[in-house]
Amino acid sequence: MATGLGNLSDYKSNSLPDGSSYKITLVVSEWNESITNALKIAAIETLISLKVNSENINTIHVPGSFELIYGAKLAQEKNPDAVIVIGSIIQGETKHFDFICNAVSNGIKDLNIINKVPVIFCVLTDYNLKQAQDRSGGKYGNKGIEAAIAALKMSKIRKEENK
Ligand code: DLZ
Repeated sequence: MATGLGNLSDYKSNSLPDGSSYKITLVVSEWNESITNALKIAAIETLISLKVNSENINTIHVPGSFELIYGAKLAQEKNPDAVIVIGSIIQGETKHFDFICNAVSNGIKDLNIINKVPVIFCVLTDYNLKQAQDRSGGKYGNKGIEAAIAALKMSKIRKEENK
């Protein structure tokens, strides 16, 4: 996919929303924790660098990526400006990978359709651990950074539309 173009996590902060008025909730899966923790730290650091107050960043931990859907639904009910779901699904020897990937992406899509709070998808779906490491602070950057930026952009769009 687009990772062939290189590191997609580089950004210029002067072209991004000022985060000082926004509340963001992160829902983080504990499966493949070394990966999800790296994504979480990058997302939080990016939000803070874009002026989000650390007191306005809340984190909910859930057991696995499948539970990100329920965690995001709970987070939406508290009406933050945006929610970021963070997970790492790595293919094993069975079809479980496909079921979890499809369920999570469809579940989060549904929450975006049904509810007003935007949910940003920061779930890595990789064939092996190396691919996950490359995208959580390795040669392809860190998807946590991109998710944080998407969360602020969606918060701004929502505010401008008065939702
Ligand atoms: C069971 C399972 C497996 C095999 N693999 C992963 C994975 O790679 N990444 C992940 O986030 N979660 C995995 N899980 C756990 C499921 O997401 C879920 O937590 C359990 O099926 C319980 O509902």
